[in-house]
Amino acid sequence: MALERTLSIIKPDAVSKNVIGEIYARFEKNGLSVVAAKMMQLSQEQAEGFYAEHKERPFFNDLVSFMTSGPVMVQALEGDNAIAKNRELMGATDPQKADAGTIRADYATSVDANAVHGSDAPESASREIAFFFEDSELCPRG
Ligand code: RTP
Ligand code: MG
Repeated sequence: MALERTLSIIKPDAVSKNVIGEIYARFEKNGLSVVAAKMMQLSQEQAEGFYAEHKERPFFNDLVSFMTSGPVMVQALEGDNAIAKNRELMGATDPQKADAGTIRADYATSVDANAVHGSDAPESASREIAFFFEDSELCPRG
């Protein structure tokens, strides 16, 4: 199996529900280790830049507005097949379609307020980790 890194964001809805620790526990119980983390309030420019790939989508303004509505917890996760593993733990984008026991099934309330973000491919993982963290801020756990 490949040791990978992925970018995870605990979105404003989950931060406000005070479940950062519950979500970190799911990562850790499933072989993912936090190798960098920061809590931050995203600016409009940061949210627009992070989600630039969705700029033409009808939900873009709502997404940027939601992501800037409160603090987020941003982390790089490392582990075997970390990208797919994190997506599996997150569940489907729409919490009503998310499998039971996934983060979104348990903590999300809508497609907008869906608790977590996770990179969807190696290229986006590299780009998204670099968006938030300098190389020197990553602490490999091996
Ligand atoms: P994410 O990027 O946040 O991990 O979520 P995802 O891959 O499951 O979903 P994606 O297609 O990348 O969309 C990014 C975020 O935009 C919001 N969205 N709203 N109203 C809608 O139809 C719609 N579709 C997507 C969601 O918050 C989604 O997480
Ligand atoms: Mg996505």
